Amino acid sequence: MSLVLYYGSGSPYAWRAQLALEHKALAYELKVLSFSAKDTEKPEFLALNPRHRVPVLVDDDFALYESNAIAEYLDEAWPATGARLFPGDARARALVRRLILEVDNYFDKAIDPVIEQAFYTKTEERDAAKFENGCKAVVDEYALFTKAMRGEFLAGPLSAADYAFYPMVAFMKRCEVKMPEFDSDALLTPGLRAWKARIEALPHFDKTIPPHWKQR
Ligand SMILES: N[C@@H](CCC(=O)N[C@@H](CS)C(=O)NCC(=O)O)C(=O)O
Repeated sequence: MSLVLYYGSGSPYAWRAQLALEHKALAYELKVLSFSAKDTEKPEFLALNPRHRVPVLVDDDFALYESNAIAEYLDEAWPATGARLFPGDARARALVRRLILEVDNYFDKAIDPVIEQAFYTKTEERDAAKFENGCKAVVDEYALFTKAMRGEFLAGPLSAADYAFYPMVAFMKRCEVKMPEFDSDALLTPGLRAWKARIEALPHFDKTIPPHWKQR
């Protein structure tokens, strides 16, 4: 077995896949692609993912893209290695899958305008109303996720749902690099603030912080 993760520093989706690999305690090689060098558009990468996006997991002759599919594959292919990403019975696993879908279908869309304004728009071109409305939508989402929480982690035990959600929440924090007056943690509920701290205290967490974020 040889696992290779094609990864981009700062991609929340690639971060998810690396967190899943670490959770499963699997050995892997990290191939870091450069977005600025357009590595994702090069023919050799397009052969792995015609949608030109990271992450891609290559397991010998099997290439898989889409971060959530990667997490499920790792858990099913190595059920007895590391800890389960989709633990429990059918209902517990359904809950994990539902939370992941909620992250991708609702939370992801809620954070988009905030990231667009704070991260990708020049200071002088920012639209304060768009930013404020975006923050309100994020606050609403945080309230829903807090209500849905079943224990210390989203679904109760630590699972793929936490790894799907965390990098998106961290991206909000990353916006502060471009917009220092933005206190992204202030949008979190106390419950999610404690959840975030629990994720950041995981033994494998530090190893997965996007390399260029560490240089801040
Ligand atoms: N739905 C995909 C999203 C992956 C994605 O959007 N990756 C971005 C980085 S955050 C990417 O590789 N973009 C490069 C490109 O579009 O060429 C997943 O969950 O894996």
